[in-house]
Amino acid sequence: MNFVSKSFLFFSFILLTLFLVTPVLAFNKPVPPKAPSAPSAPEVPAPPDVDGIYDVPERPGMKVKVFAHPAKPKTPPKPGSSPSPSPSAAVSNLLACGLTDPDSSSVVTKAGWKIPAGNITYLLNTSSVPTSVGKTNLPAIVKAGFDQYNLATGGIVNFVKGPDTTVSRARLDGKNIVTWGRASSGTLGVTYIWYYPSTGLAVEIDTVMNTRYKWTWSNSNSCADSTTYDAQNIMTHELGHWLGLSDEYNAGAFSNNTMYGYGSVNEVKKNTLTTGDISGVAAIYSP
Ligand SMILES: [Ca+2]
Ligand SMILES: [Zn+2]
Repeated sequence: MNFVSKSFLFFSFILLTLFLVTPVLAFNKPVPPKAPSAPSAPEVPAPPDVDGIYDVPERPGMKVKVFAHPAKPKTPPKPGSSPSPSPSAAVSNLLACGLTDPDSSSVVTKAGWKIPAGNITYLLNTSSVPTSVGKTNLPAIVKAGFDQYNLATGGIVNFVKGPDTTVSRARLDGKNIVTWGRASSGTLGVTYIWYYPSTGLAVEIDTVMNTRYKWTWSNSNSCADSTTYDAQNIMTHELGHWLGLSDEYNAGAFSNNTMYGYGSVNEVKKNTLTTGDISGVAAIYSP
């Protein structure tokens, strides 16, 4: 056996020994104590985007209410009629004007929380906004919505726009966000309110507008696109949940209220609050 063969055998023996012994060593190796947890709070799993009230893991006493919003049900198409356009179809611009905005005195129900008096900072994910709405329009759309509620609370709550965010999912993360993002196919938008039922105070609120639907912004209270959902129309409704208003599904009493639970294309009447929406907010924030 020459030197090379001897060396080969020797190293093969060493490698084989290491291979056989290493797992045993690894198994017997004492496990180092876990490093103390990072200073940032662990991420709380997201609640489902399904209407309901849920417990919040690791937050005893806290609940999260989820409002999911169906589009207004349509009568089923007659046999042989053409199918409705797919969500991926190009956004058309069929502006219909002369839309009416009837008042309603039906008072919207309290949901069970209010925003503490003072400043509340909201973060906008402008980069998430569909191009058919325009990302530079989001601050104006959200401000127009909050302005409606400022009047109704008498200025007890002050909504302050913070820096933009890139967060596009609802999470208990210390940020109140407004974003477009993924949501179930049955809902136009979803608003999440983390709150303590014992104090009746909201802790954090997120709104996610569903990217599955087609959106535009008419920037008008009397004109709307006939084939898409108006961003301000639905946003103003969602922001009503921030203030503590419920959804109302009784069409006979509430179909003209901002807090009517269904949204439609060709609709901007939710942009402005009815007497009954204002009374609902006033009841929550009256001293
Ligand atoms: Ca959040
Ligand atoms: Zn709602």
